[in-house]
Amino acid sequence: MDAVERHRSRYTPEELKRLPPGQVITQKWPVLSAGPNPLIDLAAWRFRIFGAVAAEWSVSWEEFRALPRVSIKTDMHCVTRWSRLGMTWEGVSIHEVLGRAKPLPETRFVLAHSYGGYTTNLPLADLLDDEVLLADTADGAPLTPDHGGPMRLVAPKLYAWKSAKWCNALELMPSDRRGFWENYGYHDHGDPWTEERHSGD
Ligand SMILES: Nc1nc2c(c(=O)[nH]1)N[C@H]1C(S)=C(S)[C@@H](COP(=O)(O)O)O[C@H]1N2
Ligand SMILES: [Mo]
Repeated sequence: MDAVERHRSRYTPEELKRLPPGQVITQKWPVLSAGPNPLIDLAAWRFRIFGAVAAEWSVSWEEFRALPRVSIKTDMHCVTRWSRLGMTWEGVSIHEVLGRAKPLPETRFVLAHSYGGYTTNLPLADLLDDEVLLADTADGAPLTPDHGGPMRLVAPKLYAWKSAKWCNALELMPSDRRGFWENYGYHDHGDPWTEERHSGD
């Protein structure tokens, strides 16, 4: 048995069906950050939606916490080849917030911005997936600073670099603009099932 076969033999067919090509299941939750954790003061924290909108919208931490909440059980796939299955995220559905900014009809793409300066781009259609949320809780506990606390974007159907930690804004755009890793050669879209790992693939 080679290493891949040995790894796969530890998991059920149901679990393996959820594992995209070229990925390995991890039990622990790795931390992947391009820089240090930004210092975030909850009293000054804001999240806003701006750009191609009719009514720029923003919330304080208190207002964010008072929004209607959802819980989603899903898998996380990092382009560095680990996948973590069956994570539970809680927070606010993207559908709950996006309409409040009255997106202009020409909106096609979204750039997520984070405290610390990280950015990542997604097509609006992918952001509007039912599993996408603004999460402040993971596996039943408040999101830790290492994992993007107090709040991060979770877009689980794309590679996890699209799930911006410490998210503080969504910029709606009529045309595409690449984010941090996308500018360093990661794929513009990032679908793990078709291994959209690098641009030019
Ligand atoms: N703001 C910010 N968000 C980020 C990153 C980052 O460096 N900064 N890394 C991305 C990458 S590459 C991955 S795999 C996931 C990792 O999330 P985790 O550290 O909670 O596992 O966060 C993504 N979101
Ligand atoms: Mo990643």
